[in-house]
Amino acid sequence: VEAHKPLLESIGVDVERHAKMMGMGLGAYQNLFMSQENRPKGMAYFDWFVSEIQGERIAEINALRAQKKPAVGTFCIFVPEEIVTGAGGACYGLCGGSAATIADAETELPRNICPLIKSAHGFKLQRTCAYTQSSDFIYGETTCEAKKKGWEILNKHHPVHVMNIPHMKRDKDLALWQEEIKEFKEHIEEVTGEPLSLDAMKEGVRIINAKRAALQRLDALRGMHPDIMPISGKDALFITQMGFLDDPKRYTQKVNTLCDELEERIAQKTSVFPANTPRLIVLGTPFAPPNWKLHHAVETTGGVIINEESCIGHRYFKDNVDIDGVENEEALYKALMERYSKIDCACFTPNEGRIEKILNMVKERQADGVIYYTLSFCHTYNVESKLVLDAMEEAGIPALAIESDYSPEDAGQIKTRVEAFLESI
Ligand code: BJ8
Repeated sequence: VEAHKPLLESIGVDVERHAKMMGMGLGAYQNLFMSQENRPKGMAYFDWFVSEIQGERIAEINALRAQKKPAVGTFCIFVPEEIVTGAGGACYGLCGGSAATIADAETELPRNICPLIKSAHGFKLQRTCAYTQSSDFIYGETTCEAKKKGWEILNKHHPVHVMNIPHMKRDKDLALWQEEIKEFKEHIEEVTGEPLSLDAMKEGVRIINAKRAALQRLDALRGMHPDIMPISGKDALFITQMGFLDDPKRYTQKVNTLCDELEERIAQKTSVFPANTPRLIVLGTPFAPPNWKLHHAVETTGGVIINEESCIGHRYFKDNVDIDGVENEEALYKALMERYSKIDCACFTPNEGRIEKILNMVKERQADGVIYYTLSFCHTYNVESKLVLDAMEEAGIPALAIESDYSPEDAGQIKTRVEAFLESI
């Protein structure tokens, strides 16, 4: 990062505060990740990436911007990254997983809203997220109340466009959705100053489909073999988190290389955890880095997390965009809409498909139980937990519900609850 100080200054980063924040983040990564035993060799790339997460990668993004390519920051997987990628730009998730920015955010936002929104807002006020500082604009969405209103305040500090995501999936809602995707493409053209062709967008789809396919492969390798866990859940979560920041082509290649190694590990029966370790799926709200609290608690208490049914997880990569036979722009927007509307975020009503999917996931992976994880004050996921937990009970699947924020204060309590849960299954 030191080598990139002039660049960070030029994009308005508060370099002193940023350096402190990075020091804390890298220290936590070293303690929680590098101390794990028997990690796959392929993690070396991700260990390198974290060291350059706010350095070399920021330089790459700004090099794209110098060529008038778009840089778009997001907080939600509804933003069609295929279009930005097709335009040769970078579409990435913004910082929003740290408790260290929340006090600043609370000077403008209420205390009793989701920590993700407050953390992200605080990063902008502090100017400590180089990704936010590098973005032409932030693309928000109308998924939850706090985000929807928060954009109006964030827009005072950084340009924000908002995508209108409907909360139902009737034909008229889907038609609106398709229009929103088209409008998104027009915003991208405003940045580049030139028309974005169908072929370029299709290429963007192919690149992102390949990224999702690599993550689907990783998901199967980490979770489908009941006696062999070739990688820890913590490392797999970290890899998924980095997928929101890294260059998609390079990332896909690195994930596939790691998957080759995991296949060898499975063949040689090399497991990070003993065969009888309880295998859990986490359901619920996203884990923005450096939110590693739950995974750390589970994997230092005798369990392993084999999948995140979350937007930084399975919900992000489960579906690809089908562009077979797509020959005009409207058909492409429709294909994108069809893929994006399969996302089963709790902001939809009804959202029954999510429960059916979870039951299948547990069965397919022979999981021993689930943890329903909600960020504090996330009403949609919190309320939906009743329906999901009832379905788990009916199916005889052990379940634990945890609501938490980013503060380290409840880490001990979470560990105790996880311990009791693991003993009970
Ligand atoms: S598609 S889950 S990424 S909205 S910010 S809803 S935690 S109160 S993140 Fe999300 Fe898109 Fe849905 Fe996924 Fe709750 Fe917090 Fe809102 Fe959140």
